[in-house]
Amino acid sequence: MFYDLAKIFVKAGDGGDGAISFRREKYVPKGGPDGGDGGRGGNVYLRVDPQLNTLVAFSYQQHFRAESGEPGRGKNQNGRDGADLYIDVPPGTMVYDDQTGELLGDLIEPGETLLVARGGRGGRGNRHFATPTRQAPRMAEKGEPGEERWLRLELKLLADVGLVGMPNAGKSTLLAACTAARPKIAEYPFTTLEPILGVVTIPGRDGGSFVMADIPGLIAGAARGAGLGHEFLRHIERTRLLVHVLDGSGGLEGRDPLQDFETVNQELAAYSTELARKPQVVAINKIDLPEARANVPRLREKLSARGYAVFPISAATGEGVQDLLLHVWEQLQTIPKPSPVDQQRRRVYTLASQREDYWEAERLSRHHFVLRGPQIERLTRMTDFTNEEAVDRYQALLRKWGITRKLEELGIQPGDVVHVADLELVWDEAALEAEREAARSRRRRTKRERLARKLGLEEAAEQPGEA
Ligand SMILES: Nc1nc2c(ncn2[C@@H]2O[C@H](COP(=O)(O)OP(=O)(O)OP(=O)(O)O)[C@@H](O)[C@H]2O)c(=O)[nH]1
Ligand SMILES: [Mg+2]
Repeated sequence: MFYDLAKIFVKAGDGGDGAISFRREKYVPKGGPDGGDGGRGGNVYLRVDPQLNTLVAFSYQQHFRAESGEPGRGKNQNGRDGADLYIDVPPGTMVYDDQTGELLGDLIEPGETLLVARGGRGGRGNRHFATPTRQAPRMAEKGEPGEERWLRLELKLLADVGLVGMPNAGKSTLLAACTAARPKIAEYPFTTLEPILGVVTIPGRDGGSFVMADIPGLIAGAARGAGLGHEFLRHIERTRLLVHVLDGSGGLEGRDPLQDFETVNQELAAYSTELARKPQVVAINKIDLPEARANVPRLREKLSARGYAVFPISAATGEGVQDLLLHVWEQLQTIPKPSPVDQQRRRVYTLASQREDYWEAERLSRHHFVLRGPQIERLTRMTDFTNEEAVDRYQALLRKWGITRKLEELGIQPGDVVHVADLELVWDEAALEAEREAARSRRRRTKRERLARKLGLEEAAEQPGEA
């Protein structure tokens, strides 16, 4: 079984809660707030490990969680951040959000990483909430929950050259002849059951090399699932060139190699026009056998006339193999490497998630409203609604951001329900009125302070702090 598809669940660490604490010192009658902040939750990243070549690890483990941040403590001590979690994947792993189907990334370069779940922010401690009018805040933020989601991973091997052909044509024998790979070889069809990669080095070309992929053979009807079907063609989608291996002897059944050539090409075309359009080099194999050698002139003439470069080889004895590889290597120098899929879309995705302050409000039904947006959802998750001061601050921010006005325009009434980030908040006019009154009195007070400063009465602005 070749593991080239996987589904995993990732959960970033939650942010630690902020602390509510007050300084206590000998001989100091009233200490200020000194509650530290919670630590950030760890992020979850996928990371390319070039040693890997399958997704088999994910058949053993599907759930991944990064560490949560520690809560803040008194004396302004912040909680420790949760450690980030790195999940290693093979090069060529494409990453999709399983729910939306969105492509999140195409991981190729060794060491390349992709953020797949963002850790929650740590909640701020009460020292952040002190204001001239509220010197002893008894509120702190809760830590933000870490992101979580299901991912679909799809491996598309990264090879420069793909070997295609009928079963038994000698593809694996060729791979074994020119690379260190040791694929299984046998005199029956469908010996190869999964893709195998090998590195071909070109002598005298100063480190010249390319990666070649051997995949299971194709037969007529593969598009409809005959033989091993199309499944493995995914792995040569990203190659730049195909080597089409023909059994020059026509096999035990005495087939016509030209007919084999057509059959395989039809199956490639049935899979994708892109695959069918890839440049092909033809290797007429098994020329150590007399019946193959006899076929060479006719095959070469017919295929050259159609524009193919044709190389008679014997994968078994090595005859002609070097010429073939040299030609392939030279061709590769002229074909650009494909760029990772959808770099463009990936950029758009990150941009969209950066619009922090975007929000929208909608009336769902007579008594139900919904609020959406990164910042408002985060604020809601980080607010401790059992704490009166925290609720006051929440309402003040709704007003400041224009959300209260929008909801009023939409016709919200006391007792109606607002859905935000999995929470249901009951719209409470009394609390809002209290908040409005508090804001008015704050304005009156700052006015008074300004006036006092103008008159040089600095002391008059000072308010006794509560403890
Ligand atoms: N005489 C001769 N036999 C060969 C040559 N190349 C491969 N064979 C034989 O052909 C048979 C099939 O070879 P494989 O390399 O397994 O063929 P394949 O194309 O990988 O086949 P599948 O994996 O089934 O698609 C084996 O018995 C090989 O020994 C060759 O150049 N000359
Ligand atoms: Mg094989």
